[in-house]
Parts: sequence; structure tokens; C-alpha cells
Amino acid sequence: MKNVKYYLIVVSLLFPFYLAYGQEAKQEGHEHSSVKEKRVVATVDADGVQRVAISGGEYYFDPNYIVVKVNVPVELKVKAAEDSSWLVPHSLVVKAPEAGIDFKEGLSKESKPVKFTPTKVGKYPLYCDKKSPFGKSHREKGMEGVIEVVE
Ligand SMILES: [Cu+2]
Repeated sequence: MKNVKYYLIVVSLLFPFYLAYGQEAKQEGHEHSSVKEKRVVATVDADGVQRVAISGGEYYFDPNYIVVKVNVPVELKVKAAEDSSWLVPHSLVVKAPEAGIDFKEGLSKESKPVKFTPTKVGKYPLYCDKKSPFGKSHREKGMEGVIEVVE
């Protein structure tokens, strides 16, 4: 009978860890290749600017594949997804200075404009650079995508 009590105590102590890490393990299958591509091809507005809205949440960007024209100004309207948690901070980062794209913007429920003019054809990664204290980076969890610059 003593053993049973001991077992129950150990199980109840470990249960929170099971919840925390069990959830992590379940999400692993969603990494990288299995992230669904949501592609948007930017259209040029009357004022000559390509505008694309992008939002981020747990743990995705929508869209996560943005096609823009080279040497035409871009304005990304960046925000946190409606269903995203205010407890989890997110960002949108693109580090491609060689292509004229180099920014890091925190996501909030209010849309913020990010302006740049891409100068070089190619595919450049976009991602969130946040990480939960005990987990994987948001990027590994699915908050990544591509800006493709085309002729
Ligand atoms: Cu994030």
C-alpha cells in the first residue's frame, strides 16, 4: 500500500512536466517541410507600391510565401494574428541587406508598415526570432517563410 501512495505522489509531481513536454513532442511533426505554404503574389497599387498584409500567430505566418517584383517599392502591413495570444510575443525578421531587405519588426494587434525596395532577385527567408524559455524557437515551430523577389 505504501508503494502505491509513493507512485501516486511521483505521478502527480511529474504530470505538469508531461503536459509541458508532451505538447512539445506532439508539435514536432509540424516542422518545416509540413508547414503549409500560403503564397501571395503582390500586386502593384496605383501609386506604384506593392502592398501585402502579413500576420503571425502560434506558430505560423499568413501568408508565409510572398512574391514581389524587383526594384518596385514594397510595403508590408505587419500584425499579430487575431487569434494569437497576447502572452506570446512575435516578430517578423528578414536579414537580406544584399537585396535591400533588412528589418525586424515586433508584431502587435495593430498593423505596422514595413517599407523597402528589393534590389536583387532571389529567395530570402522571413522568420520570427522569438523563443519560449524552455522550448524551441518559434522559427522551428513553423514561424518561417520566404520573400521571393522576381523580375
Ligand atoms: Cu513568434
